[in-house]
Amino acid sequence: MSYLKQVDPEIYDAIFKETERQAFKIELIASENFVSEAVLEAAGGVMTNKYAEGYPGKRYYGGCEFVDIAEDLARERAKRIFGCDHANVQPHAGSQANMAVYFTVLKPGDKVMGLDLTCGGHLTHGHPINFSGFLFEFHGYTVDRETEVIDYDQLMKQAKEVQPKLIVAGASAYPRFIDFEKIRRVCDEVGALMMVDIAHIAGLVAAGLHPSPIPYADFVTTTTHKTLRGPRGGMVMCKEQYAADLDRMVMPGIQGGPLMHIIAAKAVAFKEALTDEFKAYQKTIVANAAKLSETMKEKGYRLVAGGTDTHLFLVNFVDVPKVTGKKVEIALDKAGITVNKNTVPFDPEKPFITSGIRIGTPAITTRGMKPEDMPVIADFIDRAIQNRRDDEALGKISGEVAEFCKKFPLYRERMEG
Ligand code: DSN
Repeated sequence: MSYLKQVDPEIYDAIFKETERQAFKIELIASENFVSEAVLEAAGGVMTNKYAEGYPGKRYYGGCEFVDIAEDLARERAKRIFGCDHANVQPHAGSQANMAVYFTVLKPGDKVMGLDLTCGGHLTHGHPINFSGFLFEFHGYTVDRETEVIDYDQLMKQAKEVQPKLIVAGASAYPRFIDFEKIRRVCDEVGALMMVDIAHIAGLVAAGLHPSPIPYADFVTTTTHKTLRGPRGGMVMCKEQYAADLDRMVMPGIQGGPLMHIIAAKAVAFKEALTDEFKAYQKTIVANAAKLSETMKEKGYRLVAGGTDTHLFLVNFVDVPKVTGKKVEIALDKAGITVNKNTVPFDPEKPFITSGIRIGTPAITTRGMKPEDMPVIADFIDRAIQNRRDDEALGKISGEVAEFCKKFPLYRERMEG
């Protein structure tokens, strides 16, 4: 019996339709994933009722003995996954995780460097419309125009000129490995602190498939819901020397009561991330991205930085007359394929139009798709782009996509209502 169906049929219906959408469309948004039923159960559990300002063993409220167990497990498991000195699992999201680091080590007006948004960076890495850009003097570094990979020599030169207090590494739309050792060298040269935002690649780092920033960075932030496949949320890891200041900045500095149901769900996801099965899953994410990107390239599409080392790649339409990321996103949506439009390096279009799309394989890999399934998906994408002005053709593809998805069931019991 569904309580929700009885109490609020409108929300029940919206959630049911969202479950169907997830099950019958091909989810290629690089930052999304499908959590396990165990994670969903914890996230939907009674710990949502509990206030627990403070940290395990040192709370401002009584009755925290069981939420303490959840938070201790989450912190310990995070430390085991990443091999870090300290983990704070309370940030509600990646944005708060990044804010916590900035507020721990910076003063308003301090100079910071971060990867430019059009080159794959994130809003919270200093974009002028974000708190990071309002409060700090951010200087964006870029990729090389030819190779479209980070130009580390230029970064060194720019850092010497800017003399930043902090350099932020990490990205939301960058398909190649990031060389954290080189960025550490830049930081040491100019006396800057180093923060790495691994929100996108956290699962790959956990599985040893992307070099880890932990040995190099003073702070590492992440979200927990992308490749890491946990509930929506954030986390900060740091060296022991910053732990007390960071914890104070997360609470009471920025946040009030932690979301204990989400922290419990983070603990569950972290337990899953410590298994061999999770490592195999991450390998398949990368193999799927490699195969899908190669197939797209064979079909004549131009990829940013020529391909991928990770879970995502970007298709660049900058040279294709009258095609924009926005138009392609809409056409693919009508064909049952979900992606997001995305700026490409030095994009002449605005972020709401863009000249590219970003494609990621974490979600389709969770539902069991393998490299041999990638040519089928590449064909759907290619046909949808070719037929982008033909709603009938897009509708036909969408039917084929739904049939294809049935081979990879998702949330089967929920689909039965
Ligand atoms: N919105 C996330 C992404 O799609 O990468 C970043 O915050």
